[in-house]
Amino acid sequence: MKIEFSQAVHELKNADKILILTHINPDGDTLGSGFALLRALRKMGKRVRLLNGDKINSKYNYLFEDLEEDEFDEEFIVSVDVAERKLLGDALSEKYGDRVDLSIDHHESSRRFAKKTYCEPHSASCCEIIYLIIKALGVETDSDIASCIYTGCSTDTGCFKYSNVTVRTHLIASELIAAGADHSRINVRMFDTKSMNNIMLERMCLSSLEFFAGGTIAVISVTQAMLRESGTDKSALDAIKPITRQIEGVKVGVTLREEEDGVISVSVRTDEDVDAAAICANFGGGGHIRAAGCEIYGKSIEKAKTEVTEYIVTYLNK
Ligand SMILES: [Mn+2]
Repeated sequence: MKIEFSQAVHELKNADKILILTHINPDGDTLGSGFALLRALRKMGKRVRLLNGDKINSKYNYLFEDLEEDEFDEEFIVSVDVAERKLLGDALSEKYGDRVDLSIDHHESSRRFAKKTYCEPHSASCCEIIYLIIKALGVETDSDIASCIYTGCSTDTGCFKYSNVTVRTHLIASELIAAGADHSRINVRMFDTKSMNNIMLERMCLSSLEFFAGGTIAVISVTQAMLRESGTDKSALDAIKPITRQIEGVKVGVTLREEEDGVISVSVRTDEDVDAAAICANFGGGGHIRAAGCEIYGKSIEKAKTEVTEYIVTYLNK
């Protein structure tokens, strides 16, 4: 069921023993949203814990390092930035997938798997919504909460560069800086810092780069061997995906990644003329207009590449 903002606030106000769920391949928005909400609800005296179905990249450690763990049987489950049940990951989806009380999200493709969903598709990040909820709950935004929220505001907008940025994004960011968000350090850490392993992976990814349709489609292919050789894991792909879109003339950037089980996960980034979510919908996926994803089963990375690029060529010619 779709609910209004005030109802979402009301649900959280009345809840206790709250479990917060975040999405797999955790990014700054789901983690920033989750840990900001956890901090705010704990400040209200509630018991709260958070789970993620994946390994969290150490660059996000500052979001939760100071927090104490808690164990209890949850009475209320809220998911943040999770567009559909399977994005909880297999284990969490199986255990909690049909028990989520409230989903707070900003994906156009949000599937409403929870009992109640509050979704603002025009919000640049889920963190923007969480910030407004925290304010409405009457909790003061301290510097730790501000840094969590700022992280999602910045990472989901490519450091405030994407077209999803609104006046509200900047107004909220300014309030967060006033509240003590460590904005400069966060942005350097998120956007200007790469480990040597990540650079090794980047070098391999650039060698795999191919162009199609007269240079309007750029494709990077990442194999399991490349992740192994560079000593990275799939979380390193966050820094790889934007590369294709930085190339002049490219309308559609595609990053294909071979998963451990052979599934090919596809990330599509587009410029303002092309709908990435529509392209991915053809393969059963979804996401945002400029950034979306899908999975291709039972095909080699080469086969998947051919299939995806051929479809994009047809799509662009429509
Ligand atoms: Mn998000």
